Amino acid sequence: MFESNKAVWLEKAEACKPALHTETVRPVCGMPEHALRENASIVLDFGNHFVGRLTLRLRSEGSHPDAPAWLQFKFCENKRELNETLDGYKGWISKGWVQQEQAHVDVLPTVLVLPRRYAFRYVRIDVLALSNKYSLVVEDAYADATTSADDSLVKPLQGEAWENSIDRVARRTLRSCMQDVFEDGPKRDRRMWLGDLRLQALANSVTYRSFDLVKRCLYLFAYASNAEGRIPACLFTEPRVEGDDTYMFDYSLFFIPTLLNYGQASGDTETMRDLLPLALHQLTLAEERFDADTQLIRDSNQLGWCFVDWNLELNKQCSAHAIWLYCAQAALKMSEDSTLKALVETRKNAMLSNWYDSDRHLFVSGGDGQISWASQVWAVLAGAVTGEDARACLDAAAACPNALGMVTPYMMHHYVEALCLVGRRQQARQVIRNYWGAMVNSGADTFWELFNPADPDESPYGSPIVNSYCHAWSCTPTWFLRSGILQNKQPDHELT
Ligand code: RAM
Repeated sequence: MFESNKAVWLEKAEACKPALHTETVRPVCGMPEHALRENASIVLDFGNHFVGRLTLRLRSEGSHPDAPAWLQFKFCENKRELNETLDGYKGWISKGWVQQEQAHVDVLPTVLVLPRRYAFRYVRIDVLALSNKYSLVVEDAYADATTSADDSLVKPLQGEAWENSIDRVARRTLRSCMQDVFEDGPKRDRRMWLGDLRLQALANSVTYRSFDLVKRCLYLFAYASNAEGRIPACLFTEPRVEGDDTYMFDYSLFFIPTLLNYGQASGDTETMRDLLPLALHQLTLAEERFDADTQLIRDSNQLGWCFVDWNLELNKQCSAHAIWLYCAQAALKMSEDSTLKALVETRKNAMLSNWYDSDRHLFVSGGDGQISWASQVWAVLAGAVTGEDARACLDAAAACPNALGMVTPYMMHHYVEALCLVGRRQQARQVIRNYWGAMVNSGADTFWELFNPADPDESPYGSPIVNSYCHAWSCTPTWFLRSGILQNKQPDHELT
């Protein structure tokens, strides 16, 4: 499906490929003042988060080196990574992502260029071995840092001090993720995920306004759709553009609001028209998940069938149903369709009569009637409940100690958006201040993939060592702070 469009879609994507700006940066502190002996350890601090390649100029002091210099490097986005080790790693995603390297330097002096691109502020270098006949001098260390974001285009926010610092960190997060696509996190996946793209594009629309990059990413996803026209959850760009064979119910559907938001923010109605059939096709494909009698989405225990949040205990049925509603309503804003409109109403009602406990003002999800924050937030964003009922629903979640919590800034974004939608703007500000502010207070230069204030070791991957600390989906405070949504000045955006 859509096969005949693919070559042109790829061409359009490549035509929007951005130039990467490269900047040479040096440590602001940590450069050793003395030659290093075996077992020495140093930490170079580059003063902010960067994405780039490290070069070291090294020489020896003492006798002619009679053995290689054996060095270990740890590239760290967050100070906690400086002391983390892979010993006993039991996580379920590849430990290959951990930014640790070793190098043997046979000949000194030399210019050592580390082979990979890393995401870091700190670089820890351990001298694992020299010989006692020589020591090692680090003459220079620098990184060639890249981004496609242009900081000169963005004025600093003129808000309260806490707002300005959250905005600064949010923009830094977005900036580091803006390479030749919107990456999800430059430490780890280095690929583009649709859920992340949707939020990055929002943040971009009020900061760098690099609309060509959004356009490129939309076309890349279009190109990466599979033979039945299904948009993958993420895609690779190297060695060639290719969709991952991972499909998530919500991520495929999010192509719709991403396209809508892009069209609204950029005014590029041509791209919107071009990609609309593919966007609407995601709704057609989603039909397979609905029960024809109840008009409810069927639950699934297949891991990752729908993302929503990284809380592994989360039942996704209610959220998935609400996300369908949310995306279908975004589709209606781009194309009138009375059948779809009626279906949205039917499915809102189905959700209310089957999953809404109107006494407690709470939505339940799954066979066990799980109560989670995610279900309430998405029900509100979907417009399944509105006005007083919607406020009561969010209040009921807050008052329910057993409501399953949110663990990612991604899910927190949706909570803040839901608060804005129901007119709780002060509370929304407070959530941003408390949640993202807590990361800033812990020294964040960029916002993290996971943050559960109740559990600093939270990781869905089985170990925090693979967590990313510059993660696209956490950059949205800049959108909240700059778009006017917190002051209700936001024009009809993606809100229902
Ligand atoms: C992880 C990444 C990515 C996210 C997916 C669902 O692999 O953190 O950002 O979108 O999960």
